[in-house]
Formats: sequence, C-alpha cells, structure tokens
Amino acid sequence: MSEASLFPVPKRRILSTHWGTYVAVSEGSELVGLGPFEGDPAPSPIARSIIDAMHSPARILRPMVRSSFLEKRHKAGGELRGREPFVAVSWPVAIALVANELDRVRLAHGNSAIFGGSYGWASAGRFHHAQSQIHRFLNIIGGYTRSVNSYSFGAAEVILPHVIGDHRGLFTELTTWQTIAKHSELVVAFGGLSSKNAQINAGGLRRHGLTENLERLRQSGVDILSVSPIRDDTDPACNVAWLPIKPTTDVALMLAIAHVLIAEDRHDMTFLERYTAGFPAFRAYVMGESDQMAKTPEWASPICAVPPATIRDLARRMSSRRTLLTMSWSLQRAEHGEQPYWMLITLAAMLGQIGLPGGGFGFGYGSVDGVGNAAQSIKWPSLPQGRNPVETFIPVARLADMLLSPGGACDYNGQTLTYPDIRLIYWAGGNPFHHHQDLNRLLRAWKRPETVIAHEMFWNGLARHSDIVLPVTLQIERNDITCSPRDRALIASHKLVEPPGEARDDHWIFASLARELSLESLFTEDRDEEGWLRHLYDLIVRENIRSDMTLPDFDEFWMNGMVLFPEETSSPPLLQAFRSDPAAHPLSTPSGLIEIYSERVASFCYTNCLGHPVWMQPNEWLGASTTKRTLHLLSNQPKTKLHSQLDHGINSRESKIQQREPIRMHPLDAASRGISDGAVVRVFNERGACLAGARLSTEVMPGVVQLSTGAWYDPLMPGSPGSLDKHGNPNLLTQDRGTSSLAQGCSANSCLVEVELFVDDLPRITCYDAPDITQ
Ligand SMILES: Nc1nc2c(c(=O)[nH]1)N[C@H]1C(S)=C(S)[C@@H](COP(=O)(O)OP(=O)(O)OC[C@H]3O[C@@H](n4cnc5c(=O)[nH]c(N)nc54)[C@H](O)[C@@H]3O)O[C@H]1N2
Ligand SMILES: Nc1nc2c(c(=O)[nH]1)N[C@H]1C(S)=C(S)[C@@H](COP(=O)(O)OP(=O)(O)OC[C@H]3O[C@@H](n4cnc5c(=O)[nH]c(N)nc54)[C@H](O)[C@@H]3O)O[C@H]1N2
Ligand SMILES: [Mo]
Repeated sequence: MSEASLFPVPKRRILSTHWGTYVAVSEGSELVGLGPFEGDPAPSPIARSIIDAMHSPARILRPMVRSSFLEKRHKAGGELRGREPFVAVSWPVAIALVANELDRVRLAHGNSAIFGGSYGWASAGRFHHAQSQIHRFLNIIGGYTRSVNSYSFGAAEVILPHVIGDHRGLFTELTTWQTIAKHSELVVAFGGLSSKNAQINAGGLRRHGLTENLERLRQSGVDILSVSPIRDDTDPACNVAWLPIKPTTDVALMLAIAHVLIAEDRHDMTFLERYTAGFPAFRAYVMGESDQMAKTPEWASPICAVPPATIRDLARRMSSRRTLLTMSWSLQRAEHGEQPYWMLITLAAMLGQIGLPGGGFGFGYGSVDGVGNAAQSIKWPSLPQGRNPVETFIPVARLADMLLSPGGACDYNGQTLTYPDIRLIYWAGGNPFHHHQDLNRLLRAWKRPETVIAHEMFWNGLARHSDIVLPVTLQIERNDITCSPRDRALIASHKLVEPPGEARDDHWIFASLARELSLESLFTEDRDEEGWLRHLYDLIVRENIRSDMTLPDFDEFWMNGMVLFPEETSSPPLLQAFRSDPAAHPLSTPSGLIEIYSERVASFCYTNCLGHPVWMQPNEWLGASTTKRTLHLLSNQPKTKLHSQLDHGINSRESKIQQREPIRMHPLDAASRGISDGAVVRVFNERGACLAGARLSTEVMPGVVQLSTGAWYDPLMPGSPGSLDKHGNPNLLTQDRGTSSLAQGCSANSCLVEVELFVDDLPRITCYDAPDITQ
C-alpha cells in the first residue's frame, strides 16, 4: 500500500450521485440531510431516500452464506437458492470461501465458466465503480464470460453503426438545446422528453437542465409534439401537443408519413440521392410495390390508433417547417426495437434536414439529463480494467438463455455465438432481479450454476438469490471522484458517514481476494483509495492540459469540491460536416452514406430484421389477435428512484399505494374491471403475476397500463418460480425475447397483461426486512 497521507479538509462536504450533487447538512458530527448543490435549478428529491434507507433492516452488515452452501459448498446445488436461511461468517472465512470457489471453477472448467458480466448501474464514482472493480479483478485471475451492449439501448447500439456508421446521435454530437431553440420550428418527440428521467445521468451530474431547456424552447415558440402512449412523458408546461399512439407501433405511423411525403412529392430527392443509399428499395416497400400493401395513412391508422387526417397533417407540417425528430431510448426496448431507430433516420433523411441547425434527428433527449448539452472534448480516465483473455460473450439481455442452454446457439449481428457452460456467477453493482425480463424464467435459469457470489448493500432480490453475499459500502460511506462529461464538471464525492457493521468497499474485497490468490499487487498497484484518487486525478490533469484554464492540484480540488471546464464554443448540428462534404467526411458505413438499405444487414438473412426498416407485427401488442390479454404494459423508468436503488427509501415508499408499486390505468379500463383508485390489483399474464396499487389517470391512453420498474421482488413463496410477487415488479410479466437476431436487446416494452381487483387478504410486504439468518 502507498504511504499514508491525509485528505485535506473540504470547505463543504459533497455527495455526487447518479441523480445529482448535494451538500452535506450536519448537526454537530451527525449528518442530518443533503442540501441542494449550488446552481442546480432542479435538485432531484431521490436523495431524500439515502439517509433514510442507509440503516434500514434491509442493510447487509456481515458476510453471509446460504446455509446448505456453507455446509456442502457447490455440491449443495441451486435448487434451494432463494429459499434457505443465511449464516453470518467472518471476513477471513468469506474471502477464503470465494477464493476457493473461483479457483475450483477456473481449474476444473476454465475461466469462461465464470459469468462476470455483472451488468448494472452501481453507484457514481470513477474509482469505486463496481463494474470496473469486478472486471479488473476477474481479468487478473484469467478472465470471464462477459456481456456486451446494454439494457438501455442494446438495439440502438447495434443497428446505428449499420445505418450511420457509428453512435453519433445516440451518444455524441447531438444537436444542442441552444440550436434547437434558435432554429427548430417543430420538435416531434417520439416517447416524449421526460422530466422524470432527466433527474438522472450515469456517473453524476452538477445541474439538472432539462426543465430550463424546455422553457427555452417554449420562449422561442418551438412547437413540441409528444408522440407517446402517456401524456406526461413531456411536461405539460411546454408548448406541447400530445399525440397518443399504441405502444410499439411508431414504425407504422412513420411509414405512413413517408407514404404521404412520397405521394405528395414532399420528400427531398436531392438529399436522398446525395447522402443516402438504398432509398429506391425502401420507396418500393412504402408504396406497396414490393409487397402489394401501400403504407398509406389508412393502412397505418388501425395499427397505431392515429387518425389518417392527423397523419397527413403531420407529414405536411414536418415537411414545411424546420423539424427535429427525437426518439427516447424506450422505443427500442421492444420486439423489433431496431426498426423505429432505423425508420426515424430514414424519415429525417426524406425531410432532407439532416446536418442543418434545428433539423434532422437525435436520440435520448430527456432519457437522461444532459443529452443535448454542448459536446465536450474532456478526457475522463477510469480505473483500468486490464484485458480479458476469455473471448466468450453474450448480448447482455440473453442472460437466462445462456444459463438455460449451455452449448446452445445465439444469433447476434451476423455471428452465431455459442453459449458457455456457466458454473459460477459473480455480480457486483447490478440487480438482475430488477433488470431482467420474465423473472420466473430467470429464477429457473438461476438454479443451474453451482455458485452465485454477490456484493450488495441491501437484501434485494440478487442478495437473496446468492450463495455468498459480501456486504458493501454505500457511496456516502467512501471517497470518490465523479465526472459528468455532459455538464463539464469534475466533482469530489466526500465520505460523509462511516460504514455500518462490517460493510467494506468493493475494492477492499477484491484486493483481499487478490491477496488470498497471491495477486494483490497486480490488482492494487500498491495504491489504496486515496492513492488511486490522487492517481486518477493526476491522469485527468495530464490528459486535459489546456491553454484556456489551469487545473488545480488534487488537494485544492478536494477542498473546493469541483473543477468546472469551460463551455465548448462550437457545437455544430449533428452530421453537419457530412452534409457539407460527404466525400471529405464520409460515414463509416460500407457506402459512406446513410444506409436506408443495408446490404450487410440484408446479407445476414434474418427474418426479423431485413435490409431496410419495415413494420413487423410483434408477438405482443394491442393488435395481436392470438391473446386473451387486452392491456399493453409499459414498464418505464420510475420517477421516485433510480431502477431498484433505494426503493426502500422514503421518496419511493411515499409513492406506494397500500405499500404496492402504483400502476396507472385509464378510468375506462378500470371501470370495466370494477377497479377504483387506490385499490390493490393483480396484474398477470401467462408468465407471472404481481400485485400493484391502482392509480386511475387520463394521462395514460386507454388500453395501456404503466407500472414502472424498481419495486423489489417480493414473492409470496421465495425461491419458487411462478409465485405471486406481492409488491409490483413488472419483470414478472415482461417477455424475455431478443429485439431480433440482429441486436438481441431487451424487449421489456412488448408485453400484454390483464388486470383484476385483488380480493384476497393483502399479504404483508417483506422485501425490506432481512431474510432468516441463523447463527
Ligand atoms: N421491465 C423493464 N426492465 C428494465 C427496464 C425497463 O425499461 N423495463 N430498463 C432496463 C434498463 S434501461 C436498465 S439500465 C436496467 C437497470 O438495472 P440495474 O442497473 O441492475 O439496476 P439498479 O437497481 O441500478 O442496480 C444496481 C445495484 O447495484 C447496487 N449497488 C449500488 N452501488 C453499488 C456499489 O458501489 N457496489 C456494489 N457492489 N453494488 C452497488 C444497488 O444496491 C443495486 O442493487 O434495468 C433494465 N430493466
Ligand atoms: N427517475 C429515473 N430516471 C431514469 C432512470 C430511472 O430508473 N429513474 N433510468 C435511467 C436509464 S438507465 C435509462 S436507460 C433511461 C431510459 O430512458 P427512456 O427509455 O426514455 O425511459 P422510459 O421511462 O422507459 O420511457 C419513456 C417513455 O417512453 C414511452 N414509450 C414507451 N414505449 C413507447 C412506444 O412504443 N412508443 C412511444 N411513442 N412511446 C413509448 C413511455 O410512455 C415512457 O414513459 O432513463 C434514465 N432515467
Ligand atoms: Mo438504462
């Protein structure tokens, strides 16, 4: 370890989280609150939950081992996982147990038998970033089966490079809010511009800007059309009109708009010829020349529930004004989720405004805060993860498939992957019992590995379904640095309280394991927390030397709490350089152009993702004829928390109805089922069932119900697939099916359910208590 040195005393103590930055409020030595950070116009109330929840009965205070696993080790089998009591053990016993299991599996089965994908958001902070820590550690012991892409935008990540060559418009170079306010006349926002989601930015944020940016649009007279099944996806305080649409049918609407543009000769052929490839094949499809079905407004209307006259009017408005098309990430978390993204770009190309200020397209405005802020060229170092010598990987949302079918095949982006035979799962910083679809299926799959190890702070679904549970610190209990590239800030996150019980940092745990395996120096590079923070800070200074500012040394940064980089002066509209000279700035597609038709995608011969965007009936949607279920479930992001984090905190708990997660439904759908506001309902389909608290609302279109994600899984019969969830976790209902053979992203939003009044005695919520612990 490095020589001990002391952090300087900060002027004010700061906590910088995924949902914003806060200043510690103390009485004497006791932390009593988290106040707003200077200059944040809209601090998120999610922080209220931190102090409230950190010492809850759900906190894990000691290393824990499932009882029969302690006795029989991996020979205990997975059948009783989630059902048995835990036994507290000392740290040395726990570390030895984990090290032995890792050694056993890598020697007997090879490192590919370790699944270390460990997807999840964990906490903000460059150093104590659980994913970086676990991957660095697993790489040092010889690697692991990894996962690629994300639950957030898995389909987009794969389709966009085929269409525009890279991830511009998704991660980088988006047209800024300033430019939109100045130049756009109309913003058509598929999936809305959501204030609830803009409480968040991965890795931290300094100020919540969406409300201000929407106000800027309102003042400039920009019209916003929010195309969404839910009205309040866009704040009603803006210049916003609402166009309700049946979930997952946006491609049909956009095809009909394309049809009107062609039929009325409103499409920009000059743009299409110069900047795109493959328009004729798409045109033939839209006009019905290739499949005898013209995609007219009359064709689309019964699919998407938008009247033909509205579609015509929209096409005319779009083509006669400077129009920006935006799409939230949610639309591609559905079966055939590649299509709406491809189609949006195609439609924007037909309008011919790509590369012009205030025109074109962009993804994720309002999906997190900061999308649409000026691009930054700041480099943010992170904990080096090393190299993973194991080549095996899965698309992240194919977790249950992998566990259920070792040796099975999986299509992915032109390749055929083979699922490895996973013996050991190691998870730190994510909660698959929150994020994965069809949890009853996952529960069956989860019984198969021999060993499950997790680092968690709370007894959530993951902890309860593990064999060895190692208690970790919360962000508030350790020092870190957060960087939020979208709002130019490097922020110190100071340790505000001591960790309770025997909770330890992920880094401490992996360093201890590395020591047990005689690899400690390789893992720690002989640095402790402070050594790493100083080292990472030095790297930031070195990589960002600039003429227009001097960066303070670490001590000064730590005392002041923030370094703010200057605002970038030039932020051109998305794809402006390409528009100005496509030969000098070609896209990285095979043609160098926007590929409305992709020879490469077509060459994969997938029946569920063709060579150009098309409307394909999903397995589950409101037009499906083969099902008894009549309501479309949208499991969107929760307003009162970040995913499942701090579900047990006050900000989330206060929103519950009879302690259940609220489900919003239209009064007409409720009336026909005898459901009144505030009643507990059972939401079900052939995959599973959960309880929820009914909230009647005309914000949700008829036929659609909205149950946000995040309620901790709370089964009536723990460890038993098929059990009723007492609490309201929508992933009991969602389908575990890839978006298509191309991207294999998650399709959570393709889900039909039925809802009925729950008339039995209301079971008690138990997920916020600790499970049985024997001595
Ligand atoms: N039905 C449906 N499902 C969805 C979605 C949807 O729209 N609908 N959305 C999907 C999306 S976009 C996402 S990104 C995923 C999110 O899924 P996750 O990222 O898995 O969700 P979180 O609840 O944030 O899980 C983070 C876990 O890490 C723990 N944690 C926090 N900090 C630390 C730390 O420092 N160390 C360790 N070891 N643990 C820590 C928390 O206690 C929590 O259990 O969910 C996906 N699932
Ligand atoms: N408060 C809070 N904010 C968050 C998160 C959180 O957990 N809590 N999670 C963060 C994460 S990880 C992510 S990836 C982003 C996700 O950001 P998004 O994917 O944009 O968020 P969602 O809330 O899932 O969806 C936004 C809206 O899209 C609409 N929608 C759903 N399906 C369709 C459709 O087929 N057509 C149309 N037109 N609209 C549709 C729904 O009405 C929904 O409310 O949010 C981030 N922000
Ligand atoms: Mo996400």
